[in-house]
Amino acid sequence: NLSHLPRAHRHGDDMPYCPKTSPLTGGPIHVGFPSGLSLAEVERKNPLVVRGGRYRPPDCEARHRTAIIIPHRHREHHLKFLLYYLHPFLQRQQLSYGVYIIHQAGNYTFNRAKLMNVGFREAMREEDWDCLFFHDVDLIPEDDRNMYVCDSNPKHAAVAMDKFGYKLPYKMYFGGVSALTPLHYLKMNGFPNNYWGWGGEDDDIGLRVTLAGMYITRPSLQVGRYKMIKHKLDKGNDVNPKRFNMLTKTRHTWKLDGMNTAEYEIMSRHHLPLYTNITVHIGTEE
Ligand code: UD2
Ligand code: MN
Repeated sequence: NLSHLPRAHRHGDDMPYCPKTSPLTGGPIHVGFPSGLSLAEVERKNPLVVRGGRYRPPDCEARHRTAIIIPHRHREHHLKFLLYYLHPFLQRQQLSYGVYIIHQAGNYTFNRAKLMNVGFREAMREEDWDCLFFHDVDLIPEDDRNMYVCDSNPKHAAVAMDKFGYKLPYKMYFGGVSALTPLHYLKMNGFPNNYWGWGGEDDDIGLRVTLAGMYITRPSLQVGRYKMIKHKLDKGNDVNPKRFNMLTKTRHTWKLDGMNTAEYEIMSRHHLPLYTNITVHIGTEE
């Protein structure tokens, strides 16, 4: 009998499942960027988030276990705002979740998609997540009904961003934020490892979905809304001039390059108060 323990300590035995629709979510979120915000403040505002950026609803057993995978380098000011909005947002959705920052070591050209492969493997090593959200660091969700759970097919969540006038820029667009189950991810052999620099990798990932016999699902334009924190192209992430040529070959290469060939070296893994930081050497273009 565990009734002498506070409810939060009784996970796993007698807690009821959370309701199918969370009573805590609202609709549109007003996203502003308060000046002087610190990570300490974000920590203070999220007392139930534990080491590594993990959370479970205190009073019910979550129906979903979602890992957020964020590729990162030199965007600490964006990360702070993302965490400020994302933690309360995920808690209102009554999810069991964890936040992973995949930090590319060194100054060599950035590789967003390969960092996602690292995030997938390293997050799954820690816990049996049933959904992974692959998430740009600079995109803030603007509607509580944009549920961070997976569908029966890969889901593209960032359908309406301010930078594209809150419309989908083109039909096959798959950038920004997407959600896949581990099975989806493995079925499409993860993401490509060979897109260095800006662009193309999101279209390659979109193509992989179809090539693997799946299709893209999306929330509505009202719900899949995001604000992108304004920025310029980063140093070390020049536009990849090979991207169009590479995309003509995806249907021949997707099985040969991806999760099955991702090689990297983990430098460190820190379970910080608001996220798990994994710093990784992913090598260079050969
Ligand atoms: C678009 C897509 C993005 C990706 C990219 C092309 C949107 C909203 N997003 O983003 O998903 O397909 O084009 O590669 O349209 N990052 C760092 N440090 C760097 C460089 C990149 O942390 O030095 C990370 C960060 O999470 C960032 C993401 O990579 O949000 C994408 O890079 P971006 O924001 O510079 O590219 P953007 O906004 O054109
Ligand atoms: Mn961006």
